[in-house]
Amino acid sequence: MYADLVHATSLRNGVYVSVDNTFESQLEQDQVAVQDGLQLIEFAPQQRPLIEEVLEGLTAKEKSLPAKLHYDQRGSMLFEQICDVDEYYITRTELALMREISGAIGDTLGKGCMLIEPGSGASLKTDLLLSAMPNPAAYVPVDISRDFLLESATAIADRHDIEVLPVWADFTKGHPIPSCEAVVRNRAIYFPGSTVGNFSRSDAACLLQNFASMIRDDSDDEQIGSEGAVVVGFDCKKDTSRMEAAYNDSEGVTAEFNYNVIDRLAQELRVSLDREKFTFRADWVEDEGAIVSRLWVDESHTVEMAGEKVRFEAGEAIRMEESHKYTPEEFETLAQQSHLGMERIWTDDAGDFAVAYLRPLSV
Ligand code: AVJ
Repeated sequence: MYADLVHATSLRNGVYVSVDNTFESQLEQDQVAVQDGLQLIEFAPQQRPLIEEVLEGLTAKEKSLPAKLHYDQRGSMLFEQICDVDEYYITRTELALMREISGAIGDTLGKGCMLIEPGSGASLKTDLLLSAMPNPAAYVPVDISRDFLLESATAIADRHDIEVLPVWADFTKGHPIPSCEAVVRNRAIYFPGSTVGNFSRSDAACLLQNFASMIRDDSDDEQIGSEGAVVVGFDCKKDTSRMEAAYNDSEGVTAEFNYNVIDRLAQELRVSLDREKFTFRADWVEDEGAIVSRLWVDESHTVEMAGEKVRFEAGEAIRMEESHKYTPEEFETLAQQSHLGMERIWTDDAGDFAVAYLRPLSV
């Protein structure tokens, strides 16, 4: 299994996770900008043109679109709405859990910890954790959206007396880790929100292995990594009906979140994709251990995109997103494949959501 992970894996949505050569990149002078009083590391990924990614997904045997396409401005707003939907238990359960356990996590991380957050949003959970950490060294939010990154970095800098060092990067592709003024005793990665659920199991293992190397390796400072940790929030397997309800909410917010991808492609690519020709449904797929969100084609039709004719057959579907769920035991196995040991795990009373505290295993 380990042998599988050292080889780079290609994600379904075209994002690439590789294990070697990542996270060791040298920082060049011109990659540092000063924005709103913050030092911003610009490690902007070479984004593939949207049309290429879309055509690749829609001309494949099983049609799919990259899950990240959900998060344009309207989509990000809709996601925030999803977090408040009755059936979507994830966000409120994790937040309540973090209110209980952030003290324990902070104590375990100890003093002088640099907290790195891949795919950071404007997160209340991060606020809780930072407040609970004794003398943290720095906070390093990493995000692909430059505006969103700066906004949330500024908000954290306003509320906490801590060095905030944002990195504009695609966290799945590797990026430099900034140095800070304070002495760093260890690094910790915070990966909340069940973001890990959006990755297939093998890609998740690969990603965790990258995280492990980020906190372990540092040739300049022997100390870093000795106490380092990866703190991950993931959604637990539960009754199928509850998991399915969370993604098929009665208000239709999640459906709208998916139709919005069609609208956005129609607009940005100037193609005649029409949301009326699709029906949204999310299903639990036992083999994958995941909720799979799909748009089903209601009537056969053809859409011309960049000179190519894309055929949609009635009854076929576009795979929009996967939300993987784990039992605590399954997650521990996943972590071990990435050379991380599960030192502690917390769940809410119902066992709906879990936060795992992972430490590098000696190899
Ligand atoms: C942000 C990936 C955790 O999969 O539950 C919510 C995204 N999609 N409703 C999830 C999502 C539809 C969410 N994650």
